[in-house]
Amino acid sequence: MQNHFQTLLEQAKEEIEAGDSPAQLEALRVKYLGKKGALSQGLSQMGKLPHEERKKIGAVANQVKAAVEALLERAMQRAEEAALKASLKGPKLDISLPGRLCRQGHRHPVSQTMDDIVDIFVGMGFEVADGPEVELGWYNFEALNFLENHPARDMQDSFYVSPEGFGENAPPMVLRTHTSPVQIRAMQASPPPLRAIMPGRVYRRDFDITHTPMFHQVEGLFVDTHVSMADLKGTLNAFVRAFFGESVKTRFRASYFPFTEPSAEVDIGCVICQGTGCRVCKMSGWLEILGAGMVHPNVFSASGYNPQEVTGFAFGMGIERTAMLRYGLGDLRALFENDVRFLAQF
Ligand code: 2NM
Repeated sequence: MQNHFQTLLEQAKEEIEAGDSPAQLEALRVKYLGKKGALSQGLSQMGKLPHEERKKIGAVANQVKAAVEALLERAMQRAEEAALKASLKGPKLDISLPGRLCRQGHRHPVSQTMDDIVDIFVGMGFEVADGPEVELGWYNFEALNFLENHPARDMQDSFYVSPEGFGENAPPMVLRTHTSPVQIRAMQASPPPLRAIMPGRVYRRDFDITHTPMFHQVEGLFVDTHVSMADLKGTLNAFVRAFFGESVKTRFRASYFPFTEPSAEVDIGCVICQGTGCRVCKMSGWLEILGAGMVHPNVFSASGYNPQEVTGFAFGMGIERTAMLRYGLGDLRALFENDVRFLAQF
């Protein structure tokens, strides 16, 4: 029996020394030390031996087990080192290759255009104000001198929302169709003088290549004693030069808005064809970019300002349209499709 274990050790030693891969060595570990391995099998025979003999053989078996374990451990280390060395001989990693570039994001072209417009007016001393997008009908229409049956108030032109829980007496509410209601709120909140711009989202029922149901506006308001149309022209000319370039021409055309009197539309010399006539300016040489005018006395009265004491000018522009002209876009809807291949160009 003692000889059996000695032979087992010699046989294991021979095989372990010949084994040169971690997988081979693992198989040998199972063969000799596993639950059904050679050593366990030898030990199971020992039950038949007399007590004294069993103690002696047991000690030998333990020594053999420890010796096989030690042999396996050393061999395993050797095999792992060899495997590592072999893998280092293989194809090398070229750390001089440039890495993969991570594409950097940027602000949306509408946000860039809006921020640039806001910066120019802030530079002229205007403050920035904002207000709710879901607005009381009164702020969006009545306070701005829209008559009872003005077409803009039609369900076909504006998005109405009915506040829940107010029943029959719910005040009419609308997704604001312009940022002017913020100007009414600004006048209610602080006495004149006032110089502020209101950038933000507005909503109208319109959808074609030059209209989306949600778009952005920047409106501005300047109220003080003795503000005149000359202030309006000077301020808007300064804006146009700062935004489109020093050499860009402007022209003021008489127009109509319910909330201003007199009212004007501001055109700039076409930035695409320099005034010679093209598809974008419809051969006129001019592009309309702003609406403006002197604040109507009724608007002051609705806002708590005294039209006998103050005058003011106001203006408004659509950001998407301005971005379209700035970047030469053909279809305004592309701005809201969120196709990164399109947006990454700006
Ligand atoms: C425009 C054109 C002209 C405007 C007027 C007012 C207010 F509240 F002061 F009456 N806010 N915005 C205005 C005037 C807006 O957008 C095309």
